[in-house]
Amino acid sequence: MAEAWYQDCVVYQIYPRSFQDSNGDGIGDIPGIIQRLDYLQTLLIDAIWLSPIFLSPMADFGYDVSNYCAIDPVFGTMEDVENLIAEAHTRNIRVVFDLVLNHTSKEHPWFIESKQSRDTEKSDFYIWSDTIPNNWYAAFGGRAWTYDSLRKQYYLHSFLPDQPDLNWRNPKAVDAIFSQLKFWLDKGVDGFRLDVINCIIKDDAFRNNPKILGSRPRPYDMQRHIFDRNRPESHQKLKMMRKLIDGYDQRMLVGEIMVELPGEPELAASYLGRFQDELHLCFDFSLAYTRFSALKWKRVAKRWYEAVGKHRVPTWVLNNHDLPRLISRLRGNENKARLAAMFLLTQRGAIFLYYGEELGIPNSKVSRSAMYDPLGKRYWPFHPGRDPERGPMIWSTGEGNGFTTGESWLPFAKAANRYSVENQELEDDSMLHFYRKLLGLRNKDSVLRLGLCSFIDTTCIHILAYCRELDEDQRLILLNMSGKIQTFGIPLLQDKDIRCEKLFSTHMVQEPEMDSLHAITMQPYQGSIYRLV
Ligand code: TEU
Ligand code: CA
Repeated sequence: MAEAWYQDCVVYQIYPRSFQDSNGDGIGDIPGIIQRLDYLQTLLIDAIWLSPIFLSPMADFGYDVSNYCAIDPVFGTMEDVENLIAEAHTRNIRVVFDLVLNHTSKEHPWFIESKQSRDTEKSDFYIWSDTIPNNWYAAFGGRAWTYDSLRKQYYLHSFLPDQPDLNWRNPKAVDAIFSQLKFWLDKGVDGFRLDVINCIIKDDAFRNNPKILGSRPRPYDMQRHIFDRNRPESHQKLKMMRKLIDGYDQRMLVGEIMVELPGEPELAASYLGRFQDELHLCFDFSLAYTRFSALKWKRVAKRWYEAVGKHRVPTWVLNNHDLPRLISRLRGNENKARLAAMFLLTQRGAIFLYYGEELGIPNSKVSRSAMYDPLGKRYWPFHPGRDPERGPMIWSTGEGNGFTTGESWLPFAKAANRYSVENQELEDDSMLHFYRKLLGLRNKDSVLRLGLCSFIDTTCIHILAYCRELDEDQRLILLNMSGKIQTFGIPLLQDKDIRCEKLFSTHMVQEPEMDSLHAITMQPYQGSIYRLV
């Protein structure tokens, strides 16, 4: 059997509305993505993941699907999608689609039928109740139960009232959901990112969530989300889904596990299945939620590796369409962002990048009145909305920045020209070339992709140090996460007869920095990768 491609893949997430517009309406689309596949190929990524492109009223920009087997006209046609899959495959790029299976749009024919009456085929496709049965709140505001005047009952929605939750306890609904997956598997899609997949099964007795004392703008944050997710039966459903997908060759499931801050890596890992019989990959966001610090990042990464274990595959991610971009979380500090990228791309397992991350594009500024995101609209300024991290890709300088010939649906990041692919191609030390070098190094070095990782202590708390090891081949990675010059030693290694050969560094010119492992000097925010011989 061929090695599974996902175990050491780099996946590039595209937010289709913001990647490349091909028809001047200011909104990115599928033909636009096809035009940019050559660029993506230069990044040596293994796959692209597209945020939802299916028919949708766009109450939550595609995370509210009204037909899983139709393409929303704003993005293109079924033919465009077939072309995309074919064109990506000729470039050895796999295609991962985003499936939102916890809920549909309220305009999905299933829901329209379900609310019609209590005894049709689809009556129990959703979760209905005569009264509001518990204290659950919705992530996007208000109670999780909304009254439907046609059916004269309340339905459950974990997000917007426009997004009714499917009833995964109904085998007929599960069958119907699985046939949507089959449709895309038969079309040659290589995998799925499964939205909030740990939320699909709710407590069968609808018990109240425990309250959290205090006051917060979002009632949702005033309860612990115990009973509206993570029920034992969700593992059963994922095992069924895994069986289905294993009937096809080399397909992958990556799950978004919605957890409480600051992250629950063990819970996330549980969805990989004890016998690797659930998800192939799942996201743990602890790292993205953790302040940039050598000690903290080390603790978080160690815990994630331990939760996943040696035989399953960890996933690493710093950016996505729900989080302020890392460079903005770092207040624009590019040196820190480079070090973070070096950390990310020297971990074992699957790496997820978010479009524009490779350019260091920061968040766009979006005012409350121009905000589309329902979360931002409702909870501004407590939640500034997610539009800022969804700003358009910056391809070139000048009006529209190569993204559109029309008016972009969201504003570009401030001083957009300086982040453009066009400009960064020309500068040897640009963020783009930095990412390319790291991606190139990872691509040709199986130790960096697959080798086990062990963190090692140095005499300085600002240094994040770890070894990667595969078949006795070793790499040493040293990251100075402080803004000061640091001189330190590595007690564990210094007595051994080891030579370090530098493969790559953020500061290639500052040589020599290492006479022995007793005395290493690193520049502020320097990161280096060595081969140990
Ligand atoms: O996200 C679930 C989720 O955790 C976030 O929406 C979170 O509530 C929010 O970012 C608060 O900071 C997934 C999708 O990634 C998101 O885009 C969708 O809006 C959501 O599910 C509903 O489908
Ligand atoms: Ca368009």
